[in-house]
Amino acid sequence: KNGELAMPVGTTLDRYIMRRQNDFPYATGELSQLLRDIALASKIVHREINRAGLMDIAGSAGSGNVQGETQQKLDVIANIRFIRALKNGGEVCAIISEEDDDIVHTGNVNARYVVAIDPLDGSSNIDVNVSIGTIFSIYRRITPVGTEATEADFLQGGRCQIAAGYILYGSSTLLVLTSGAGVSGFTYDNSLGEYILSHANLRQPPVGTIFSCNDGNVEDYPAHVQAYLSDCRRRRFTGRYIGSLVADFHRNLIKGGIYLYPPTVKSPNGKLRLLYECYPMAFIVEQAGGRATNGHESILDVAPVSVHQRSALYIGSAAMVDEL
Ligand code: AHM
Ligand code: MG
Repeated sequence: KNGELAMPVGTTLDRYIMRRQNDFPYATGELSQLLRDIALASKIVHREINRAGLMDIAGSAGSGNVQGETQQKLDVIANIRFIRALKNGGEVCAIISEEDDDIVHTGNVNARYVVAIDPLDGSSNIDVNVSIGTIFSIYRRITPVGTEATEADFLQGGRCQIAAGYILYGSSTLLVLTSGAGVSGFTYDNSLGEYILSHANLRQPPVGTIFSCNDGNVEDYPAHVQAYLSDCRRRRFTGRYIGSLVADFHRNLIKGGIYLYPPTVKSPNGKLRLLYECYPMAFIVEQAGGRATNGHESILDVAPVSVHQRSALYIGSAAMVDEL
């Protein structure tokens, strides 16, 4: 269960998946194929994002998504790309996406996995050339193979995730992955069309000096959160907020820090979605030695009740989250 530690930097994602296959839960090769399908879709999305300015596909598409937020064209494109790759790959029977109200059935009723995904997170940053990301979470289905998947397959709880990860489309494109044996990061080499292991066995510094939240909402935050933030300022910590969860999380993972999205008047249950934003990030952070909580319990222990439910999120370096 320590494959991450043994793999040398420079290994391609394909080789890594091949070598790690026996460490994956169930080790049938299906999860490996599924991860390859996600990687492939992310390369296509990387390409779309990088030419967005030229192709005039950035900007608002004018249609709302499930949560009634403005949907950007690239969100729609990313959603189509990931769903198509997972359908064609054959290992996924159903998908929950931030962009779709209902469960997306792939038609692969014999497949053993379901995927919860935010195809393109950080929607306010899409058409202004700022980092955005994809977040995904994988479960083994609990309904019988050969039948149509149901909500129950997605509502197993965060601790039942088989694998989770994110892709950060930043100054370089990076895929960060866990299957429950540590965290690995792969940087995309555009010229080779390959993800290359660049961050073996990622560990989050237990203490940090970065705090990340939307300062405009501070008046809405619970008193203890306001007090914690005042303390961060008093100690001259660094405030950093991109407004893309993946990018803010990733910076704090590498440098040490805390990301907060408390309840606000506008979003009394928190803004972020439990299944495809909070759970996968919490799985990764715990695997990297950090913590994630909703303020009452560990995010991974929060019992899910609906597929698009929201949650407050406090995530990052262990000592900072504990102190908060
Ligand atoms: P989205 O799924 O509509 O992109 O919303 C999620 C994003 C996160 O990436 C980010 O951390 C947060 O919303 C920013 O919200 P706000 O603009 O309210 O600070
Ligand atoms: Mg999102």
